Amino acid sequence: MKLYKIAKGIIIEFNEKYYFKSSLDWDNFVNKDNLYQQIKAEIPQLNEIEFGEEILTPIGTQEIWASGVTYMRSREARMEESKDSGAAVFYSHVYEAERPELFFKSSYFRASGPDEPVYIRKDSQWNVPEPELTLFASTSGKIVGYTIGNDMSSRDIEGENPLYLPQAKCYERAAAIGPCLYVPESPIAPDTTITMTIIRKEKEVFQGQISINQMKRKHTELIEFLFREMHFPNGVYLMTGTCLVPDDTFSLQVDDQVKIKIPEIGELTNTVAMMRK
Ligand code: DO4
Ligand code: MG
Repeated sequence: MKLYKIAKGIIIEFNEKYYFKSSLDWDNFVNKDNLYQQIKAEIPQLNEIEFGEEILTPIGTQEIWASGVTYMRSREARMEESKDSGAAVFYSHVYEAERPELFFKSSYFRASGPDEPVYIRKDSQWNVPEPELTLFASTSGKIVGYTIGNDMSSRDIEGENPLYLPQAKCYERAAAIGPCLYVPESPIAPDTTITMTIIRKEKEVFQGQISINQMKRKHTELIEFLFREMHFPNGVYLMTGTCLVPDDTFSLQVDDQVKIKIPEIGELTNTVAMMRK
């Protein structure tokens, strides 16, 4: 089952058919421990429709959080970019530690959705997208859905000093999620793949694919740490970390297109831009 947010309400995709729910209250609609069962039970009362609407960011007022260094590839890339600052050892430690790296990524109003721009910072020379499976957990901490996330990152700013992480990671349109909230009956399969393609002037400049079973940590473990000393009145999104890092000579440019595909969920496409004041 997939939920798409549109201007007039919510479109539910179920068994290759589309149903319209006139609710404008995304927060309330998705924040349920038995989300799949509740929506399935409601479908017989909904009208089937043709789907040709513009898709909005699948978010209400939820916060977007992110996990770091959950894959070996991310650990290696971070250790390399921070070697001159002396901080490389911290990435190695956090990969092994019991406590994961979790950080605040974006408010809903700062995030981008499908086909919207993602920004690179004007004060950074080394910017990359990070394609990440993104969990949606209800207020009680139950994982009830998934989406695709792009954790845009300024590698030179983070590499200079790890205390600059919030500036490397949290700025206008540094987070993109979409195209839908995927709500399966049971947890997403461990062999789920993530593919990222970057297109520049109609040419492919990066292509990579990984499987989420390469991740060091469990989804439930990340959510358990996130919920330890915080509550989320409308649920929360949590990006689960990246395993696809372009080589060190690569940096995004304005007008690059970033395409991230997770077959169960769909494809999230964003074009790179810079913020205008
Ligand atoms: O430690 C910095 C952030 C790591 C991250 O975003 C990732 O591993 O995906
Ligand atoms: Mg990341």
